[in-house]
Amino acid sequence: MPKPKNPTLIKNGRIITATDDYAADIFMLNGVIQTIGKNIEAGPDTKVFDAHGCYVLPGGVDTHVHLENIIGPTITCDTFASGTKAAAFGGTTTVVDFALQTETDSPLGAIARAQSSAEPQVCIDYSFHVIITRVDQQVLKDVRHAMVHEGVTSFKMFMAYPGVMMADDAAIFQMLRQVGADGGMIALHAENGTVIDLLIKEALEAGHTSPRYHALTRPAILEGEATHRGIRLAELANAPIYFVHVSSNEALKHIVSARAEGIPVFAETCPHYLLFDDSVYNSDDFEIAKYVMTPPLRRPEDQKHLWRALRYDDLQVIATDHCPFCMKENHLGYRLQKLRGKDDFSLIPNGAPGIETRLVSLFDIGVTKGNLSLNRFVELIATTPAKLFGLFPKKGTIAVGSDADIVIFNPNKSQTIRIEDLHSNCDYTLLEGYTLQGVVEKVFLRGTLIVDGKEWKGREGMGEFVRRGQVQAF
Ligand code: DUC
Ligand code: ZN
Ligand code: ZN
Repeated sequence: MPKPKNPTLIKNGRIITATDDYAADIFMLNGVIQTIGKNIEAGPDTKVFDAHGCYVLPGGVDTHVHLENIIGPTITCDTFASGTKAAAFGGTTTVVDFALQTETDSPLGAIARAQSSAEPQVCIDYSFHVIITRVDQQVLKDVRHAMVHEGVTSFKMFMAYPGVMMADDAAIFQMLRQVGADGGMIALHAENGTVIDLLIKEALEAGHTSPRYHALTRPAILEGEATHRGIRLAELANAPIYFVHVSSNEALKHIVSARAEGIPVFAETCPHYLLFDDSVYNSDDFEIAKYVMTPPLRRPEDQKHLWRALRYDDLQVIATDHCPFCMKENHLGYRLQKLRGKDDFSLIPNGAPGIETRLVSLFDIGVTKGNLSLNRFVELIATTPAKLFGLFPKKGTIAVGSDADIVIFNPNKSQTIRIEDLHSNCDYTLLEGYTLQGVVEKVFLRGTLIVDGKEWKGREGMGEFVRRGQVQAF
């Protein structure tokens, strides 16, 4: 019999899951949770950690990140190594990134390419959604193969970026129909791409080149229109659908009414839509390129609707859409980043960082400000993303038999966010100087301590690819 590996005991913590809140010890062995109980005795080889005064949370599951993603002529500035290390310091132990199907290759080629880059570098567990840009019979076959044989059960499609990533409605419908029938999920970027491109062209022709026009040319009504269209396509296809980065009530209202009709519509929002609003765009300073993400930030009024939806389950996930590009050209050797759009807002790569600050920022504005209960917080950042993307119950909860991915979170300490303390390659954080309540004290990945305060104990390449199952949400 092989010797049991890595016996580890977390004592005296307050365990918080999506449904429970109780004081108990957790014994972890061979990378999984072996026992949960009162006054568990430590054996002679057992490492013991005291979580007195802290919450013991399931490791965060971030189902929307972009590491080493090639976007147009540039690349997101976090590698699989830097991005997953940053995620770990922020209390996230599983990420789902993207594998991009190019003009010529198949979804399987996209997965293989992303895998070969990720495997030697990742510090936490991971998977990919495949971005499907082109659909034909072979692609549909390969999608089925990816689901059955590779454990890749979700696919992202874009209703925006014509000529680059956009798929037409028929392609989206075909994917919804097949992937839905096979138990998987289509994640949709819902914005009306062709009208947005017209608005961008008109703005540039009128001489409007500053970053504020990024927001003005992507109005919420076009997010709403595409969301409505996506819902109707899913309804016709009899398939579940997941909307990424919902930012506005224009989109949300369609999601709310579809769910009330019983259509299996799911959606995420991102911390930046809750933390910041469109007032940041009232400037012609290029600094506001930091906030050039898609969709753009919306009105304070929209934030009220997002909070309501998060509380009452019309939004089920908070993911980061961590899509980092540096403000300084050539930072760590990264080129063609935000400054690419200095004289033309449409060339600013769309995206902002956030992978390390998700838990703490949401704990602060969500839990401590009374917008979310502790259980709901865990549900939004770990449990439901794991369920929707076929990772549960291996990931997303604290239960006997689940992976021992655990965060010891101290709600009594606060921290002031500074870029120099973060682990991303990005040269800015939107939260610079913000003092937030709550600190990630320790992080365990499959029973191994990888973050101990400010100390890194993990290792590149220790993350495992997780073969995912079917959607489990209804
Ligand atoms: N959509 C994303 O999900 N991320 C970055 C840019 C975009 O358009
Ligand atoms: Zn998107
Ligand atoms: Zn994204």
